[in-house]
Amino acid sequence: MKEKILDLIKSSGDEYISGQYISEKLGVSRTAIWKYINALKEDGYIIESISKRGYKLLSSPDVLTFKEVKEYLHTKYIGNKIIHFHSIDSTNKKAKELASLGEDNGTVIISEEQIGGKGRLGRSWISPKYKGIWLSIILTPDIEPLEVPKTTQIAAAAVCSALREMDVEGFIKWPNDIIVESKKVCGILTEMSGELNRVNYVVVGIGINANLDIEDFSENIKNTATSLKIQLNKNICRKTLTARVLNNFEELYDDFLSKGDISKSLDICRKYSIVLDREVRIINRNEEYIAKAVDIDDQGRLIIENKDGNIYPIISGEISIRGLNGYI
Ligand code: BT5
Repeated sequence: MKEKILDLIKSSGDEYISGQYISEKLGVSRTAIWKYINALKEDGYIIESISKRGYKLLSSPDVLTFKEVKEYLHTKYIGNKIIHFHSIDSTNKKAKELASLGEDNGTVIISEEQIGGKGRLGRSWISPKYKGIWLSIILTPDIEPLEVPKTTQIAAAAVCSALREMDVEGFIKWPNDIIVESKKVCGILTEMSGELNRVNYVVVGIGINANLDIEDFSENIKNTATSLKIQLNKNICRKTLTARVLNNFEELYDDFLSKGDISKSLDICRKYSIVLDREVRIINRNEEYIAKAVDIDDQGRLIIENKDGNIYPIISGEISIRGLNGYI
């Protein structure tokens, strides 16, 4: 009921909407409406109430709840349900718990803050409150486990496209980083549960540094990480960016499921790749070597040419790529 009342107040824009009208439309008493309005105020909505005229929404809180993101969403199922937290250890961890209990395909977990945000290989991901977009998408595709890393390429293409829709020149650093002005603005962590030839579920975790300030980053990543706010010199609207990422993700993911290949995502990954045609350092656990990144193949694998002229693919999993003299 709280959502319905909010929808009505939002839809009346700059006009006041009377308690009488809401009461008739939704079949609730004026006292109940008053209680729901107070609950909305507690959620951070600033609502003006004037006797005899009614209610008017003055501002909405900057939170990534379904109520706030839905008006920008054009998806069929991704984000139909957004489970929102103000603080959590990790959205990927929560998504995996819920997915194993049978949560729906397309459900998105979002938290305003993560106190145990995760990167790959047990690394940690800095996720301060109300400043970023920390989300995980639950998927239950009927695909082979070997195909799961392709969803990372789909997510990278979706984030890059969303940023470009907002006139931000994002680039993709294969396999899981989005780069703006040579620094990391987004990381992707794809996890799965499955058996040898069956996927139970996939969780695609996306972390975007939207409105972080430089002091939010720890000393060791200040030179390699950035945020959209730092780059653009202004706060960006997290709600629209969240919706744009999910809109693009669904389009590219559906294309993959219907065609069985990720060509549409790969076109974006190749076009905006920051590693292709460059000499890069490849770091695979304890091994480190220099090679040239020559292509991304149809499976989403990076094709490299080593110093002996051998050309072969590497798969994402545990590989990190660096430029010869720095992060990229
Ligand atoms: C990643 O790992 O880049 C994957 C990050 C995925 C984060 C999302 S947020 C929502 C969801 N829930 C989670 O718990 N995780 C996902 P990797 O390539 O391993 O990079 C990790 C490294 O990036 C760290 O070791 C730091 O050096 C650096 N780092 C940490 N926090 C960062 C940040 N906010 N921005 C840029 N770099 C960061």
